[in-house]
Amino acid sequence: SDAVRVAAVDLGATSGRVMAGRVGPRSLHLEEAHRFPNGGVRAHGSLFWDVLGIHREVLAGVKEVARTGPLDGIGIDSWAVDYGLLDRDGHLLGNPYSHRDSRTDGVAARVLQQVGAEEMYATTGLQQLPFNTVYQLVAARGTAALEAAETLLLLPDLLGYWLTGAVGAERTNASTTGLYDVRSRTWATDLAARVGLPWAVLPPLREPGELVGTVLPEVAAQLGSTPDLPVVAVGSHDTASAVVGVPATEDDFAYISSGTWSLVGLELEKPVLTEAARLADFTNEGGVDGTVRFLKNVMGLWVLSESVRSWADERIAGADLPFLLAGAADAPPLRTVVDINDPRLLPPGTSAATSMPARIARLAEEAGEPVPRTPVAVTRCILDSLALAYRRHLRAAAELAGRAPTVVHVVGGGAQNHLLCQLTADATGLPVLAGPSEAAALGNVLVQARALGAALPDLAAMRDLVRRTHELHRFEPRSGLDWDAAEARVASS
Ligand code: ADP
Ligand code: LRH
Repeated sequence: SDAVRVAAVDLGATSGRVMAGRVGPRSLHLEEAHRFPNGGVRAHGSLFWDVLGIHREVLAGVKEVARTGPLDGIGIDSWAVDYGLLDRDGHLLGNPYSHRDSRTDGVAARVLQQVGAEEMYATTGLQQLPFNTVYQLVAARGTAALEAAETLLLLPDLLGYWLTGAVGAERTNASTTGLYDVRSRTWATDLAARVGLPWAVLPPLREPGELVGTVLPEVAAQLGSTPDLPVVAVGSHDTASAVVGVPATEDDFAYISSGTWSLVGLELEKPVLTEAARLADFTNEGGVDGTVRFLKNVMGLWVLSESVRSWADERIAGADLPFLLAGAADAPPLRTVVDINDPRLLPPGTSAATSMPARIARLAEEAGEPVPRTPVAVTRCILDSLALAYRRHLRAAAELAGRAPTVVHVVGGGAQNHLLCQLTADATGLPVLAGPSEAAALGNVLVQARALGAALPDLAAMRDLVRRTHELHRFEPRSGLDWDAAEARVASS
């Protein structure tokens, strides 16, 4: 048959999943083979990823896909910026750190003093996030691990290496490191050298759609697959894959990839590296087929999931997501709004005093806003504050790029949050089209399918196929709430 069946490994910071994707000339079918929880693990004072555990779950998931039908390829995408180091024997040196670990505190400011924020932006085009790979590596300078490192692999590339033995750096994810030159589209080796980093650890770049390699014999045996099974490079940054899976048929669309993080922006042909874009702190990440993801990282549903975690820890009854969202829908709107991108919301809480709800309460108090006292009130505050951030950043993106989006596509797990989707429509004044919630896995499947011969000439063809095979929810903007006033409240705090 002319259908292609692949395993899409899509690793989010909250959950990992392995999907079976089947692409035919006019069909696109996605089925969940395996899902597992993910999250940081605190050990010896640091926050790590359990990367061997993730590898085991990847194998279990792909094995399940292989068991249930033909398997033509594997593609892996994950959250950005985090990496593992290999020693000269090709072994992993220690556990990869989570970008929420505190070792990068204060590092960016020191690096920017040395390099200059203007030059940094001109070269990398990135938003200043404290955990950009360059800052993680500067924090690791002088450590035994970095001194022994031969090769740096971003997490999807590390997992691909364990399947195939091949090393490389897929371009969309490389573009998130702060060590990639967005103009020349090569590693920024001069920049790396200037900040004292061993740039020779950066492996050759590879394109989405390129073959990573075929699975090692030992891996094929573990998977119960054919020995020559290809691993295909996809947009290995999950957000790059999610943007491929945005079912846009409109010319001028904005998107929000809504998961642990909210990635809010536009797809462009060229980076916007103006002084205004730098001051607005917008990122220019690399997309599939040479596109640019011009967007803002917003703290996202992390703030809510971390709150839910702390309420569960405190044994607060009924504070589960469906209850909270139902309650929040009936709660008074725009009662408390906070700056949801306050960097103090980044790390996980470690005590009652640093729990996410406690930090939200502190932000509200500082801003002179009513302090939300119940889980439902905190939830409403988070959702209103997210919608307010989307409004501000989408407007900025449009202005900075000289575009006028007519619709906002919301993809990712957050597309299932209908209250947030409605508030997003209200706040932005634009219709919201929500879904699919597994856009990243779909983008992963589509790029693999094309590499394996499916007739999907361009992103438009891929998006058209998603649009024709997936049901979307439409939310029309409602008037009546004073978003301008709410924005002014946050800005003046
Ligand atoms: P990631 O890929 O970063 O792990 P996801 O795209 O899976 O994140 O999105 C996870 C988020 O989606 C959760 O934190 C939750 O807020 C939201 N979500 C998932 N399912 C639902 C649902 N049924 N209703 C509302 N929100 C949901
Ligand atoms: C979303 C994401 C985002 C990055 C962050 C580290 O999962 O990849 O695009 O900035 O994680």
